Amino acid sequence: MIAYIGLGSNLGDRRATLRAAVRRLSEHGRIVAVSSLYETEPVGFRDQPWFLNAVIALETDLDPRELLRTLLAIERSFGRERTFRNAPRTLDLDLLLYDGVVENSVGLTVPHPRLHERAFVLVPLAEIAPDEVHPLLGLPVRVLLEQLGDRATEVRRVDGPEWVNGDAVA
Ligand code: PH2
Ligand code: MG
Ligand code: MG
Repeated sequence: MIAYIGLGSNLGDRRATLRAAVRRLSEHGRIVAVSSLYETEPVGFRDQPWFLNAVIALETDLDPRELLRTLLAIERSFGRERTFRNAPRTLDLDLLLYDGVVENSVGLTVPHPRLHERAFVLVPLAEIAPDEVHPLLGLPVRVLLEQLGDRATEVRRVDGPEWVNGDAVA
């Protein structure tokens, strides 16, 4: 199964954290694609440092719930503290898409409910999976990105996919 995972960090050594997180993710499957690295304007709670964001595709045997549990455990191991919603974080790992799975239950919502509203997700996701169809909206990622139009917040590409150092990539 292919899962698309969004990575974000806006505290500490953001790039080193994201790189180490990708290495950890590679222990749970095979990383089949990595987006460029983007520096992005904070969305939601605005008064916080800019983020680094990226998206990876992970081929994994874990089911969505097991994968989510793994993502939360990796976040915690990087010192993520949950204080308030959209608070600054050392590491955020979001399950964006998992094949065509649609699930909305306690603790697990796929596709990610805000994925289609966020340039910091759609820009890197469209880079590695432009034709992937959102199973609820029935539209490919490339079209979701186009639909953002001038609601898109700022994202700046700061490095190509080699930001992971090749360590973990299949
Ligand atoms: N994550 C949020 C809220 N706002 N803004 C940017 N630019 N990048 C993020 O990863 C991000 C955010 C909640 O997880
Ligand atoms: Mg998030
Ligand atoms: Mg999250």
